[in-house]
Amino acid sequence: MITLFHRPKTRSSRFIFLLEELEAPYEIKQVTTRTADGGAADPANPHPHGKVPAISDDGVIVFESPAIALYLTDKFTKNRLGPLVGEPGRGPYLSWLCYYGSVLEPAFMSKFMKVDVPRGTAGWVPVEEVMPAILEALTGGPYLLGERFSAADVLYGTTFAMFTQSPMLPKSPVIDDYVKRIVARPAFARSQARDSAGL
Ligand SMILES: N[C@@H](CCC(=O)N[C@@H](CS)C(=O)NCC(=O)O)C(=O)O
Repeated sequence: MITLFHRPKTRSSRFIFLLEELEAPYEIKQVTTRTADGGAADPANPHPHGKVPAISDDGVIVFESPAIALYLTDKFTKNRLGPLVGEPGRGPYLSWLCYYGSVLEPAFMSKFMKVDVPRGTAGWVPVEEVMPAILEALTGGPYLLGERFSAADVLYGTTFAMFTQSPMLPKSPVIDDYVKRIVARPAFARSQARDSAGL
């Protein structure tokens, strides 16, 4: 049984979506986290920095969104949410998962903080370089891996859905259609209902 350490309407919400897609057995353990208005980390949360998401798989702890996505799709294979070792698409799958944590998020955060990315030294590139790379992948779409929807789309699609009104995200019909496809998934609706209910 998977336990998802979760705080509603945060980066852990997308893992309710993924667990629903996978039809995996799971329970949600709500925890507190640090927040701008004085929230505190929860001692019950196994994440080393008290962040969400983290999961426990009968005591095996996994943290960091790309690692959790990979762990879950390798373990719950019925709905083919991630290419397995030896399957076509495994390389791009790993690449887009890692790119999410190592490049996309730092690029968005640098832009938000108005910090210039020290090109050639930082491990990521400015968002103005990131988005064309993603757009190119999606243009061959409809998903990051082409025809195959994967947990990588859960990460990117939910992130772009959050930023649709933000100047951070370039206006593009490719992104708009991608977000529409992701949020139209029944598992997304189920996850939203569970997230709002706090269950
Ligand atoms: N790199 C982490 C980021 C997780 C993260 O920052 N989560 C936020 C909620 S959206 C959090 O827990 N913040 C509370 C804190 O930093 O203590 C991941 O992608 O899993």
